[in-house]
Parts: sequence; structure tokens; C-alpha cells
Amino acid sequence: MSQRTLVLLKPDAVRRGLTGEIISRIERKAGWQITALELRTLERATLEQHYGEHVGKPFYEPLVEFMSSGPVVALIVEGERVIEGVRALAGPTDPIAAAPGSIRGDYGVIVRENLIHASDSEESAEREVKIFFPGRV
Ligand code: RTP
Ligand code: MG
Repeated sequence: MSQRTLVLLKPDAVRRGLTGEIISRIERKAGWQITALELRTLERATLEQHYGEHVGKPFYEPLVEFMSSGPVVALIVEGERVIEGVRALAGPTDPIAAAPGSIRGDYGVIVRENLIHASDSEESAEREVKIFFPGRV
């Protein structure tokens, strides 16, 4: 089943020079294609839309602070079961719980600075693609 997903390489990934490494892991996967890619510093308003489900939670403010602390790389990735697939490459939210071999397991230390965001469902993917790449059909 061909799908698309919205991926963000978070400010920690950009600061630490890990974007190439992470993009390589995505590119190596047969049958997946990067169809949009942009380096951008996010406004609070964009983050409020993107992380709307978390507004009011204790980690929300520090999350927005972190996510706007430097540029991110936003990508659209398309291909076979790519939504589930990029989530699997990323590993669980908490890097300490993430297995070696996953992006968060290999490079993450603390839960907020976990390197990568990937849409968690087809509905989220469509919503998030519209936020970051409004020109896309
Ligand atoms: P994401 O949305 O970024 O792909 O990550 P996720 O689905 O794995 O995690 P989610 O529950 O949606 O949380 C969004 C992001 O908020 C930060 N977070 N901090 N307890 C905490 O301090 C905490 N919990 C979550 C992480 O950056 C997480 O990816
Ligand atoms: Mg999430």
C-alpha cells in the first residue's frame, strides 16, 4: 500500500550533524522516495498546529521551545507502508527504550530531543503535509 508521511528532523539532529545519516537510512529503504525536502525554522503558530494534540500537557511548552530553537529539515516520504516504516526506523519516543539500530536508539538520550518526528497515521500524515507543504495536493 503506497502512502506518504511527513517527517521532521528535529533541531538536535541538525545541530549534531545527523541529518545526512538519518536521510540515508530513509533513502536506503527500497521502494521509498523523498518527494519534498526543506530546511526551515518553525514559528510557534506552526508548532501549535502540528502538536495540537499536546497543547496543555506539561511537556508542551518545553517541546515548542525546543522545536523552535533552530532549523528543522521537513520531508515528505512516499512509498510502501512508509507511515509504519519510518516510525519503526525511528524507534519509540523515549530513546532509552529504543533498540540499538533505530535512529532514536542509536543517537537519542533524552525524551524531548529524540531527533525525528514521523506521522503516526494516514489522517495525521495528510494533516501534517498540509501544514508543512501547503502547496501539495
Ligand atoms: P513525534 O510526534 O515527535 O513523532 O513523537 P512521538 O509520536 O513518538 O511522541 P508524542 O507522544 O507525539 O510526543 C511528541 C514529542 O514530544 C516530546 N515529548 N516529551 N515527557 C516528555 O518530556 C515528553 N513526552 C514527549 C518528544 O519530542 C516527542 O517526540
Ligand atoms: Mg506524535
